[in-house]
Amino acid sequence: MLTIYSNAHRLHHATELKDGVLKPCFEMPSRADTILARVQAVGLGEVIAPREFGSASYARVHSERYVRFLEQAWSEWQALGRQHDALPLIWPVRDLRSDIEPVHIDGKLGFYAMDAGVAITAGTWQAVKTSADLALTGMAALAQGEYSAFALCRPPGHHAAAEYMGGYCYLNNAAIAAQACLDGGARRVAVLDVDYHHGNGTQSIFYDRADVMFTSLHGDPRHSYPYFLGHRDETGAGAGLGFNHNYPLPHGTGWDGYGAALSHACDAIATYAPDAVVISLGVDTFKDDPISHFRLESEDFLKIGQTIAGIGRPTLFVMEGGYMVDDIGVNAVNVLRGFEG
Ligand code: Q9C
Ligand code: ZN
Repeated sequence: MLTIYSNAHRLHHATELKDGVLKPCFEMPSRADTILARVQAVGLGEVIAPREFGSASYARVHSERYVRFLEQAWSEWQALGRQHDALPLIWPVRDLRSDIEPVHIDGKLGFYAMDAGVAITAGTWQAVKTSADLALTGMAALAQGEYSAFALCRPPGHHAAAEYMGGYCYLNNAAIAAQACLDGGARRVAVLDVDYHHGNGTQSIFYDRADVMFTSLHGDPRHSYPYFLGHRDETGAGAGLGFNHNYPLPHGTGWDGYGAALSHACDAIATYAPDAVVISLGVDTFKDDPISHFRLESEDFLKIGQTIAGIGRPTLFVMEGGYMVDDIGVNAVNVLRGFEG
C-alpha cells in the first residue's frame, strides 16, 4: 500500500489545557514518526511526498474566513507580543452572539474553536495544510487507479467542522479528501470513522447530504469527548436523512462489541455502494491508550482492516488519533496489513 508522508508535521508541537493544567499535547510529533518507522519496518510499500493543493481545496468543506483565520492566527497573536501558544479562553455558548466574527484575536480564537486542545503555534499552519495535502494526494492516487492508500496525517482532522477546530484538529483531512473525490466525478463516498472519539466535524460537514454517508464507532458521548455530538439518534437531515450512522459504545468495549458494530457498519456501507471509502483511522481504541476507554488488543487492529476490506471498494486511510505512542505504529499498520490480507 502506498503511504503519503511529510516531515512538516514536526512543525506543530503544542500545549493543551488538560485536567486544569497546561501540558504538552498528547497529540505529539513522535506519533507520526513511530508510524512511519513501522511502515518502513514491515515494507508496507512506497512512501511518497504530498503535492501542494492550496486553500481552495480546503474551502470546499471549510468556510473561506475560517481557512484565512488558521493561516493568520499566529501572526495576529504574535503582533500583540505574545510568545506562548495561542489558545482560546472564551466561547460563544447558547445566547451569546455567534453571527459577528470578532476582530480581536482572543475573540476569534473562541469563535473558531470548540475547546482548548487546539493551540496555534508558529509552525501550526504549515503542518496543518500539509496534513490536508497528504489526504488530497492519497485521494488523487486512488483517482489514478490505486486501490488503497495511507495518508499519514498529523495533525488529525475529524473534530474540525466547516468553521471550527477542536480536539487537536484544524482542517478536516478526511472530509477534504472525500469532497475532492466527489469533485473528481464520484457520485457517492462513504466515510467510516474508527477513532475512539466521535467524528463530530465530519458528521457536521456532511449531515444534510446524501452523497457522503458518514458512519462513526466511538465512546458514548455521554461519557466521552466530544460530549456534545455522536448520539445514535443523529441520522442526518434533509436530503441527508438516513445517511449518518453513529455507534456509541460503552467504556470497556473490547473486540466482541466492537467487531459486531463494525461488521454491521461495513454491511451498511457496502449496500450504499460508494465509489470510494475514506477511513478516519484512529487507534485510540487500544487498551493502553492514555485518554480513551476501549480495550482493543494489537491483533484486533488486523481484524478491523479485514472487516473494512470486506466492503470491497477503493479505500483511503487517513490517520486520526491514537496516543499510546509505543504501540501506535504496530496498531495503525496492523489495520493496513489486515486490509491487504
Ligand atoms: N484539552 C483525536 O483523537 N481532548 N482527538 C480534550 C481539551 C480531547 C482527541 C481537549 C481528545 C481529542 C483526534
Ligand atoms: Zn480520538
